[in-house]
Amino acid sequence: MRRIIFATSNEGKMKEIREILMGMDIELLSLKDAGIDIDIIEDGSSFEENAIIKAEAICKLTGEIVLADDSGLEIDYLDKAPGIYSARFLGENTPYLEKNTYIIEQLKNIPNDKRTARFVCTIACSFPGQDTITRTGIIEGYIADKISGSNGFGYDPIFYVPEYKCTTADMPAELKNKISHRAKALEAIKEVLTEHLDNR
Ligand code: ITT
Repeated sequence: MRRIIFATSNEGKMKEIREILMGMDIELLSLKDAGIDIDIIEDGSSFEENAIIKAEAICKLTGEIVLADDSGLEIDYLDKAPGIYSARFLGENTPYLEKNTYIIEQLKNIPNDKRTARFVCTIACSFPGQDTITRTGIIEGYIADKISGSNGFGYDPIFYVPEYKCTTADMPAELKNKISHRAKALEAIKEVLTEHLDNR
């Protein structure tokens, strides 16, 4: 079974990634599982650049196939903030209840058509000695007018998906993992990986 490292320290992401990639003939290790504890400086100017930085750093370090996820929430009314700064928004260690409450407050009394937002996820796949490949997934929605739901992580309790009339934190994990930005990016990366592993 082929070992693949997923270069993330975010446990919420890792849980979803494992659920979405379940059934593939791979041994998927988080950074923690692989015994890697390094701080990668994410100084790219896009989700794609940051995903490549993370995947290539760990691929160089280990010589293994490495995947990395860079993702975030773009809110149109806030000029696409927090965007690539989603994890660092209002401080890396600030509880999400505080971050989410702040965003709801910023959008107070703003009409629905101006509350548009999207989750974006770019996954980079780095093979030793080869070019890194990326795939991006997006889910469109709105900023809810109140916090709702306790599933998922991060900004899920304020991200409202009109098709399902609830936030991504109200959804069962199985549903979020079918329709999310991360699900879409990972489905596309699955094809890249399958092709690569078949051609070896
Ligand atoms: P790694 O770099 O270790 O993977 P991180 O949390 O720092 O972890 P990012 O820089 O990609 O990762 O920031 C992603 C942030 O975007 C994440 O911390 C959440 O705040 C937000 N986010 C991304 N996907 C999300 C999702 O599915 N649901 C809720 N929030 C999400």
